Amino acid sequence: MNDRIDSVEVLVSSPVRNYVTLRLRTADGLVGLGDATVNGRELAVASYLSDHVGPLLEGLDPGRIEDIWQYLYRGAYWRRGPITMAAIGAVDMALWDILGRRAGLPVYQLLGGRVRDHVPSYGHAFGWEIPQLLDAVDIHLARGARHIRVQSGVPGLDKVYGVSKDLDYEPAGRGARPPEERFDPEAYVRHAPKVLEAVREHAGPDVELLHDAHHRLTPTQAAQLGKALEPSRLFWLEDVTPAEDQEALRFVRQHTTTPLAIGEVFNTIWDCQYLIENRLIDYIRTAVVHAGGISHSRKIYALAEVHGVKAGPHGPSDVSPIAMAASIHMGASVHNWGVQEYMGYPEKVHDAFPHAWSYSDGVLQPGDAAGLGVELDEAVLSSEPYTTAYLPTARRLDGTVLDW
Ligand code: GCO
Ligand code: MG
Repeated sequence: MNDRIDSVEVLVSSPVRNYVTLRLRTADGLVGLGDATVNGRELAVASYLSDHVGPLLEGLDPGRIEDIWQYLYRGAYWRRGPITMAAIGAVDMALWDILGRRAGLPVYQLLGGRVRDHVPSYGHAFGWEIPQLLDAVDIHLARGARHIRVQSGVPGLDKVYGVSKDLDYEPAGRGARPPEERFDPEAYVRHAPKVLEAVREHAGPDVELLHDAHHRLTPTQAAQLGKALEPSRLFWLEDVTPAEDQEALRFVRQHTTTPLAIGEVFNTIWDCQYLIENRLIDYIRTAVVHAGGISHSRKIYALAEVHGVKAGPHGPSDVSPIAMAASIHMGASVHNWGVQEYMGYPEKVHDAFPHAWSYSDGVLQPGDAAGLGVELDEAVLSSEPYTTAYLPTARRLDGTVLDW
């Protein structure tokens, strides 16, 4: 049969950042692309795909997207977790891409068509000191942004994740070991409300402000922070407590009306179920790549829709432009969409993954190319060798390891 999957390739590449890309081909020459990047664990997911998943795909009908998802998920004894789910996510994206290319339609059309004119997005503004942060906010506002994530330094600390002292913000440092940082959650909780207050004062009432606490607070600190931020009227406060302790968010929720977002490290609908069904969050942050692809993400969003929770997917530059495409196609077609994180990419990444989707004036558009609308420029993709790169490990001032 000439429409079967007949080649499975896994490309580990490093155009400025490390990416893992899955390329499926059918016997009649259609290509489907998927992103399988797990920041700092790239080779694990590459092996999972090439050693364990690829051989199963050859000869299958790429049109059986749901069945292939179930086969890779339920059909294997060991399941869940970021590596498995990113691998399944990449396969799923590639299959939707093939279906779109075969139909000559963009994926958002296959998902039911547009429900909005554009996909709202937010970018990152950071500054070590408040004046630098306000300048960064102005750059976003001048670009037309309506949603901005704001992060700043903390007095007494040398480094704070997500805040660079120069303008070159690179989240993962190359090397055999993660770099280390010291962080003081108490000092951070004391300082952050002043920062958000200054930004709100500067930017005026209309712009939506977001802030990320990176799972580093106790429930009590998180509740105190949420309360202290109420006058700054945040769009969301992200990842206040470690995501495993979901009951902690009930405590936080009981003490503050600041909207809560979590889930960038969740991998399945079962990770999200308790928080969504108990309405403990306002936004679910699963990324299409880390939560099993388009097919599974749609189920998460459908569960969220029933419970008044909106999608606010993770979209840093370690989510490749292929997964970004898949997320934008969902953003165009999913009703309960809040906002897409769009950190942006170095120019070389745009060149390595030429794409039909576009960003301007603070919003994203999926474009009208068939499938996901992303291609590969292999010369750019392979122009830098892969080397390990890790996000920093944080320790408290007394040296104990802190949550990510
Ligand atoms: C975000 C994230 C990032 C992550 C990074 C991990 O909200 O964008 O928290 O800052 O740390 O994407 O790979
Ligand atoms: Mg985050």
